Amino acid sequence: MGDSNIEKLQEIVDRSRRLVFFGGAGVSTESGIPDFRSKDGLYNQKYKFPPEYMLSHSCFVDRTEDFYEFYRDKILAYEAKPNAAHLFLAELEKTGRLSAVVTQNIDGLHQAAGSKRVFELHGSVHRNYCTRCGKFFDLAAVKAQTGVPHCPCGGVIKPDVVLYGEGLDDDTVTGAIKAIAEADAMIIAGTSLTVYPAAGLIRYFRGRDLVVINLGDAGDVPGALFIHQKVGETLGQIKIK
Ligand code: CNA
Repeated sequence: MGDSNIEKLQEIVDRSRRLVFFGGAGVSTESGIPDFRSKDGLYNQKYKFPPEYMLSHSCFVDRTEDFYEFYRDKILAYEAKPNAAHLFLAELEKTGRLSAVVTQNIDGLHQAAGSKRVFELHGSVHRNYCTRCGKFFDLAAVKAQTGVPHCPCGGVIKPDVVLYGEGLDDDTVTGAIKAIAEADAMIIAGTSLTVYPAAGLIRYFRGRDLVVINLGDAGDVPGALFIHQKVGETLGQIKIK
């Protein structure tokens, strides 16, 4: 990246008072979690069924064992730690100038870095609940079992993750829209902007400064400063003043 892009991003961060970060799977690839659509991503590996089906509500209901085999193997397998992007955002929030992180990720790495105001559009692997009695379980409880995890009541435990074919949580969407609509700057990073309705939320932005950080293609975002670099490496160079 030319230094000029870093300088422009630094200026945007410096003058912003209500910055919103809108992220996707590319925010966690530098933590070792593969995304879906990069060349090494999940969609370019071969499975019995396409990933959209393996992570669908139908698969969870009709083929619960297959669902959990894939989910344990491909979603829960990583002992990931926050990277420079997660840490930068947590530090910026402490200054009061980052109003929210809106993420499509389900890995909990923003909270692990210390971020407090995180709208998880697609839920989190860290929350799980019994489909029979509603009791909640953390990730450790799911990992402690093999195959399909069960509640002591006998019910099947389901991750509180939005599977394909399921709707997003209303309060989470409303909170994310409000934060985006009130933001004076927004950084969109590590997302292909292809998964709806999540990707559609960026249209609520009315602020001044829009930045896209993506290694590959992120569609057409009119008026954005486009930084074609790794998000962790990029945000790791930005100073919090
Ligand atoms: P995606 O469609 O896989 O797109 C990822 C994007 O990030 C691509 O455009 C890449 O070019 C880009 N990218 C990859 N690495 C970097 C990097 N280091 N720096 C900058 N850009 C990078 O993922 P989306 O988030 O757009 O799609 C939404 C899905 C993916 C959501 O439903 C997520 O739940 C799901 N997902 C989440 C995780 C996670 O929680 N970490 C992992 C894999 C998939």
